[in-house]
Amino acid sequence: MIVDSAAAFDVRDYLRKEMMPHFLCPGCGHGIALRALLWAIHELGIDKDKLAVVSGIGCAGRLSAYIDANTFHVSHGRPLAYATGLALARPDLHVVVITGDGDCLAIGGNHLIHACRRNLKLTCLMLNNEVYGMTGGQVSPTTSETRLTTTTPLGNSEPNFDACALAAAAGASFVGREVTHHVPKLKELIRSGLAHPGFAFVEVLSDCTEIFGRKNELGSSAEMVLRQKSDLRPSAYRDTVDTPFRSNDLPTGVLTKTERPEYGTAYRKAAAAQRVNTAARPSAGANKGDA
Ligand SMILES: Cc1ncc(C[n+]2csc(CCOP(=O)(O)OP(=O)(O)O)c2C)c(N)n1
Ligand code: SF4
Repeated sequence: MIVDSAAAFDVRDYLRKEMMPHFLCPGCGHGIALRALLWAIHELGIDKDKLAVVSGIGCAGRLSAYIDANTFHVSHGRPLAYATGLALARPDLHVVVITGDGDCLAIGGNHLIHACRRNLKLTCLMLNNEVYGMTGGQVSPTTSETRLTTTTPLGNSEPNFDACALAAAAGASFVGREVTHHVPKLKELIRSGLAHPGFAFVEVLSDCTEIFGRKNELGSSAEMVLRQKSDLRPSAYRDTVDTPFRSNDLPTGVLTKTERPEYGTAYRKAAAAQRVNTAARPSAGANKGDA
């Protein structure tokens, strides 16, 4: 069903009301990201029957259950693998993956680099809250150094991944990052990713208020979102904030956009050529018993 994209965006048009109340903690950044995604889908006029959302396990992964579309809640770390099969078999669908930093970069890291390399048309929305939220707050590949988690009680001493740099290095043709603090900008970035004719990797700097925030004494949910202006994040706010940036501050916006052959198109072309060659062979179509 297509919701009239000229009408004002109402998030309730895209949610499964029977799934309410949702399970997110108050102030969780993942809810803001979900709203931005649905807003972008609305503006692009994507038919809900033609939208397929695949997600892994985690608080981020749980989001697909709330979307009123074709949704697949699959095994931990594997949403890109499922989405790859789906997008290849059904090029008429808009395939979106929602994944967490643990789901996408730890157990699912291998799938991510190959999805970037392959350039199949799908959008991967990675919600980075620097922690394994759902399982109680273990360290993740994006946890900043010195941060406290349940598995780094003395502070994390592993260097963290720059997920966008990783995706770009692996060949992703669209890479972007945004904070949840600025919802219209986040919506615009996701919209550009959805419209991109290849693999789009969008990192959302989200917040796990309840577990990561509490453990690191980062204040209330609102304070955590405001901190995105001055803490880990934001080239977007570089000119507007006088607080010094931490050394690992990350650029935001569209970071990579290149044109490369789309894998699904190339694959279908090769398969069609193979069918023509097979049909042209003299023995083609003969029954085994004819020989
Ligand atoms: C194969 C497998 N290993 C481990 C788990 C346990 N597990 C569930 S969610 C999760 C981490 C989720 O973290 P992340 O992807 O960052 O999402 P968040 O909850 O922070 O949004 C883990 C380790 C699992 N369900 N399956
Ligand atoms: S545990 Fe963290 S990531 Fe999960 S819903 Fe609560 S605030 Fe969000």
